[in-house]
Amino acid sequence: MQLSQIHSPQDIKGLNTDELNDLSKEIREMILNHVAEHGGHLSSCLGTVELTLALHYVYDTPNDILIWDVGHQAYAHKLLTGRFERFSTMRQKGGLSGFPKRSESEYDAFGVGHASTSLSAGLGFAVARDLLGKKNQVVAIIGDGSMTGGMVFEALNNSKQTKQNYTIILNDNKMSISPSLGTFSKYLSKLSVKHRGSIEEVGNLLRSIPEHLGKSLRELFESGKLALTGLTNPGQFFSDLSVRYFGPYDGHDIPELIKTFQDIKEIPDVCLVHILTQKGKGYKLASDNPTKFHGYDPFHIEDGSMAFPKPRPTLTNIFGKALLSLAKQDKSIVGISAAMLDGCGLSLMKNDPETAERVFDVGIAEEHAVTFAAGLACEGFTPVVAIYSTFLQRAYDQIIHDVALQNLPVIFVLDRAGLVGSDGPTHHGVLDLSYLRSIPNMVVMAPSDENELRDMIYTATLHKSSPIAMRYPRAITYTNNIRTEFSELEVGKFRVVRERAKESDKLRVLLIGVGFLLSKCLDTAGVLSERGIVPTIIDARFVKPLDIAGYKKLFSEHSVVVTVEDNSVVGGFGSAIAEILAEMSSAECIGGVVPRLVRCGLPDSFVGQGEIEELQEDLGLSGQRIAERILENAPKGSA
Ligand SMILES: Cc1ncc(C[n+]2csc(CCOP(=O)(O)OP(=O)(O)O)c2C)c(N)n1
Repeated sequence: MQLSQIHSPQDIKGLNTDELNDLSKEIREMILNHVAEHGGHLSSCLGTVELTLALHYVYDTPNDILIWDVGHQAYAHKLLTGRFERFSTMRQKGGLSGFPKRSESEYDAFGVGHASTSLSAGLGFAVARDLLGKKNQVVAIIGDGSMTGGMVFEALNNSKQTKQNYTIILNDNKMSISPSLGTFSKYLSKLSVKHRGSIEEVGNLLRSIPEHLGKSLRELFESGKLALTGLTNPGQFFSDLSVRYFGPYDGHDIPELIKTFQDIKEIPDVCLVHILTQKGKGYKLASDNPTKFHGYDPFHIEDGSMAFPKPRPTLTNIFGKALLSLAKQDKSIVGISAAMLDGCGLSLMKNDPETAERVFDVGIAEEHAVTFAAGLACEGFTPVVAIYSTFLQRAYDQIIHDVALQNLPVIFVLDRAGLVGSDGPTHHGVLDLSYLRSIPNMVVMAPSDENELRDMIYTATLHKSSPIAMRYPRAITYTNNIRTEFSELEVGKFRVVRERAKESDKLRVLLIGVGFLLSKCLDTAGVLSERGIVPTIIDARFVKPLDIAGYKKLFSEHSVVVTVEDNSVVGGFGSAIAEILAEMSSAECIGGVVPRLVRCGLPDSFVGQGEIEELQEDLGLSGQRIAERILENAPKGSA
């Protein structure tokens, strides 16, 4: 049977092993071709093909519940659950999501994108089933990388709440985005050794104990009376948490997986099935280098090279290089990443022998990363916590309670701020200005170009009196003209990019751009100039603190104030400006009128996926649309 003939998991129930294996080849090919053309998560999806087939073969989905952790590995699941026809639209505007999404399919039981949520959500489903007197199965599928998230242990600690079967499948490929790190990962590696081997190892160990010390222990072992639990029982850690451990099994052996799941279903308990898979399986370039192909832009299948090579360095790269050179001068600087050394630019510091020992990858553990940084700061270090804007949401209380309340000089570097494109709503970083701005003691900066980014990280390392955050988008640099020197910026001060022309007295427009959206202000000015309006343009640089006196003076001289940011308009920079304007009286303003405020930013709703520029255009963040709003809001007779 061909993949195009599979309309629902029912269609694979009668297939034999050969047919299932053939199907797995076709699925792999389809995933590879799709990602090569459109980009997406390749390595993880290639590793879960057989697992997905076996799950849909055994379980009665959607009545039985499958919950994918992160969800970046679920392309095969999409293909088997009625989305074959629309597969080519995935991650594009209006198309299928790159992650499971409840509104997209009844087979997507739980929406995901962030890691380590599946065990808690699955337990919720399992307890709901018990309370409702239902009998369906609940299965959570989680990678070894995502197991390092603290929520997983919170869920395991609670898992005895359910009275029937609740199955956790641990998809262990020894990789997070890069190789999994930490003691838990080492523990899983030990479990991957066949049990027989470990029993023999214990026997050898006991036999090697001198007779006068270990005689009775040895005799008990030889007679088979020694309870091996604790010495040879694989998965002891899980057993101690009352979770029954099974495995490890070959995650690419469909008959073995089917048999295992059929057996596990019958056990009225919380069961963890440990399977071993290979990330990138079936495409040698990805299995040899799964990190490179974890999340990848369009590429040539023959050699893995990018279809559209980036013409200039990324901002991530600019940050990484700047931090490396600063860390070489200032030995107090330490870098902290939550499983994203490459993604956040810290791998440069990690790969340099001079700074390597001051970089810590803590795994997918954003909360821990922040409080760990707080401890380091207490002892005089200058921790730089580099985490994507969307993932730092995880650590909100840690930022407040552990860092800001104690006014510790921790530096937060938020990459992927603003809209991120095809990863969509789970990954857009559009709330950070709102959530950081409301925290006392916090300084919040947004560079408008790559050189300002360098100056901001430099300023942050000198700023020892409070926590400080810098956020910047997923972008490449504007130019190759990157300065080598650094300049310290005055905290809280904006930069005047262009003064208003006197001949624009009729409509006095003040455009304030936040971060890289300063470019939209320049575009807007271009559109306005066609009507003879030459506005003042400001690079905000800081979202907190604000130079209130400086802003009030500017406001008093303008009739329309426009804020442009790629953050939610709720609580963002525009809101901060509204707070200042609310305190101004008309007597302070030229012309006797407090200027009107036009806040351009992201709406109070979750924004879908799509190319960044097209989403911005749709949301009114283009020079043309901003200019139109300004003219609509101009005081009567002024435009
Ligand atoms: C809270 C959070 N932090 C970071 C990420 C970024 N991220 C996506 S997948 C991934 C690695 C997941 O590893 P694992 O669970 O082992 O799955 P694999 O890709 O190896 O199949 C990371 C760090 C995320 N999605 N969520």
